[in-house]
Amino acid sequence: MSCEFELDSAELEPLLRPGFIFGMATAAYQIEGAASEDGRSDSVWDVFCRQRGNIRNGDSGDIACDHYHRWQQDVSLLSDLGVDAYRFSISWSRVLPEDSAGMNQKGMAFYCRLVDELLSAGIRPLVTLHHWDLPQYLQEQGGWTQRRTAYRFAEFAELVATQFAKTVDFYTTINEPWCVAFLGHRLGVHAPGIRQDAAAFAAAHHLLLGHGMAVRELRSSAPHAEVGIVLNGGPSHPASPSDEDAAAALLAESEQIHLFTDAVLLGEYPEALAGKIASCLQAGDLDVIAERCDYLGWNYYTRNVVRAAARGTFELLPSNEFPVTDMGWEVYPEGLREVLESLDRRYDLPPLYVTENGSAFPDAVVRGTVNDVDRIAYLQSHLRIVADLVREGFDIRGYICWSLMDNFEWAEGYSKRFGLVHVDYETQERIVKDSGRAFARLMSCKADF
Ligand code: GCO
Repeated sequence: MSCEFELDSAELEPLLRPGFIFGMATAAYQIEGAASEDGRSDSVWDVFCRQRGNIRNGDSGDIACDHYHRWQQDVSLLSDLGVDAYRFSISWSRVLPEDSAGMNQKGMAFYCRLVDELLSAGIRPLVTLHHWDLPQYLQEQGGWTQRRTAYRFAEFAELVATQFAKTVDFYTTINEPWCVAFLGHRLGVHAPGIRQDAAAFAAAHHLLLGHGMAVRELRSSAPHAEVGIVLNGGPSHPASPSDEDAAAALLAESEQIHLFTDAVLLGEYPEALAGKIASCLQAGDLDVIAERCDYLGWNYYTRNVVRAAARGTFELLPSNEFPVTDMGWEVYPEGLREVLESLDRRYDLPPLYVTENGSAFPDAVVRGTVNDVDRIAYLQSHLRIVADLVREGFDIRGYICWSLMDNFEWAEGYSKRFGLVHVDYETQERIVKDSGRAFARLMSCKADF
């Protein structure tokens, strides 16, 4: 069953056993559009996109994939593809568009319709509460650099969990807090565009605190739901055999991974970084952050190659020792194994889900089809690693591909296409790529095993 348009199901057999979940993911700001419809207010991303020079081609999520209007069609697409689950996020500023005001009924109604439609199609909704689109009114009060934002996030979590008490049984509190903290507050390449080291560490702590507080809210408002967090990262490899680069790689890994995993899984911060959090840390915070999770979601795309830089810092180098995707990211499936094995050595891990994995390539539509063989190869090689890990005894319960469809790729705008489904942004036509068909065929093999 292996030709270039197919994923080799024999090799992936451990993933075809009953109970393993296959899905596809999106995020609210990346697909919804309808940015000021039905009472939605600005998120930090709306504001960031309006500032010149932040986003390639001056793109924004104003229209995106127009999913806010096309959700029914998108659910049918998911259903035709045969996914078990759909991972999406809820826009906080659609549901709570004003500071200290009540729920926006119209905004919430959109998600209720979406969840109901998914359930009637037999698709399990995997709900992410925060995929980076903080309401702008909270940013104006300091956003994630402020403790109060964590409290506000817990209130939002409670509101959502109460609304979906009977319909949603899987929540992610926060998606990739590293990106929000470091891309958003140190490097300033993501919203809110701050460039300050102290702000990045303050944001990291308050995101984690918000996570822990939200877990507690979800436990009481949605006691039957699986609750967890989604973290990200690949292994950090030193750029040279020098001691300096080895130390730099360790530092990169502690910042990108251990800052978050130590806090959530051990209730402590890595020693080398604890000092940077100290001014925000209050008694009991780490107990809240380490509130038990039912699962850990991991997003994996590539590895980092790290070089020592001035004053004990590090820099990530572009590397093309392996073929690269359209993002310039190396295709390095072994990194998924390396990162999960190193987590397994360091912690007593809860069950795992691969909550994102995927690749951007410059796809071409030719006579109504997209023959994206590179993406099929990427999927096969990463799925093979997941299958091997399951064979070796890793408790990995699902694989969610990024992404259902091409969408707004943050600072890269619409220039990078990650979808299994192609989107024509002029007409909003969706075309299932060959990778989407291959993934669908793989999922349909489930029944045979
Ligand atoms: C992520 C992101 C996605 C990105 C994807 C590709 O969580 O990193 O969830 O929003 O689009 O990772 O960069």
